[in-house]
Amino acid sequence: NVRCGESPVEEHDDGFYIRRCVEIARKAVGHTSPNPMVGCVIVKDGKIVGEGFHPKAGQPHAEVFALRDAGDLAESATAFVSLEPCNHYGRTPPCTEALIKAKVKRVVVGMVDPNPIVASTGVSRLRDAGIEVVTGIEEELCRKLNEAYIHQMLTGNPFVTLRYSLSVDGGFLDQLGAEVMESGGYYSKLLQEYDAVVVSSFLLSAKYSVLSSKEPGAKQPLQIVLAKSSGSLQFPAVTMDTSFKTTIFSDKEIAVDLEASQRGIETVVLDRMNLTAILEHCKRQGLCSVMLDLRGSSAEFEEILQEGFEQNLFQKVIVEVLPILGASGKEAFKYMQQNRRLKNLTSRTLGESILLEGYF
Ligand code: AOF
Ligand code: ZN
Repeated sequence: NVRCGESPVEEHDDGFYIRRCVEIARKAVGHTSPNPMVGCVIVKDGKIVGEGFHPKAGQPHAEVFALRDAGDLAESATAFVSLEPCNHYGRTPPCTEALIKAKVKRVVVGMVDPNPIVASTGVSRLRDAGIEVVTGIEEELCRKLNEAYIHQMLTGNPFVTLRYSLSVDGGFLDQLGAEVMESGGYYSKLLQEYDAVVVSSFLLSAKYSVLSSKEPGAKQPLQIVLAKSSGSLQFPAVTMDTSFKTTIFSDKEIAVDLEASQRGIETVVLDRMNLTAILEHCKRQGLCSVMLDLRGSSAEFEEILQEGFEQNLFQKVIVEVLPILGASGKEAFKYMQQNRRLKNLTSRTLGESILLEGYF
């Protein structure tokens, strides 16, 4: 029943549009914390008539942008959203009201919002208004998109990832694979996904000093530097990128020269290196995700790794295996007491490296 000159409308299932929601939500990667990334697509008669994503906390939600984009065409249309529409007055008014006002007929939700002030009330509000609601479409994909947000909402703690490079004979390496720091490279992309990155002061020796994401418009994470008195941190010899903030955790007073303090480098003195104190600091700053990068790993990481494993403070691990044998000879996690198995493991090749990701 396609008339001459009219292109046929392609039939897609609900999953197709939710996958599109996730794709556009990711345009704001790194910019939405403490809010989640959310995408919304309005579909009418098999055609996308509006799209939107949440760009930043404090700004309107995905649904608002998508409804604006669709205009009057939203009436009787289906709205696809990767996260349950909110039903509360936060920094912005409830999306449920906007969807009801726009007279959409059906709402397809990727996953319900773990935020206790939303938690399924968005779905019930829409149903009460006579809108058909379907939930749990491409749920795994939607959960992965906001793994840090979900963890933080459910536990109140930041989502913590351990990242390190290994030689094929199982030693820690101080280097990354080729091109991973360049724009589009995995490390450059990874950096913009985290609110904070913890590194050893050894990493900041001249060779490894550049720790910024090269993605266009990237929001740089807070750089947290561990500086044990036995470490190698020297001011002003430390060359730090000025495009992002730095906090140095140290077990003794360190003299920060005027230039460093003008550049916004903060120092925190701890009795001993401990992860709990570092994570508390991140929490106070409203940071929801933290990556520990073990390159340059040394005595500076030993205590906090042990504490992290013992107290289950780690959620995710990312390991890059390089085609190198015995370069540094540093053995991995020597104090692990028992075998632990990772869940939801994925692996892929990255140039000459292999990248493994898994969850505790
Ligand atoms: C949605 N669509 O695009 C987002 C939602 O302070 P506010 O008003 O920005 O509200 C933040 C909360 O709203 C956040 O914690 C989460 O529960 C939800 N985020 N909801 O319907 C969106 N970003
Ligand atoms: Zn909303």
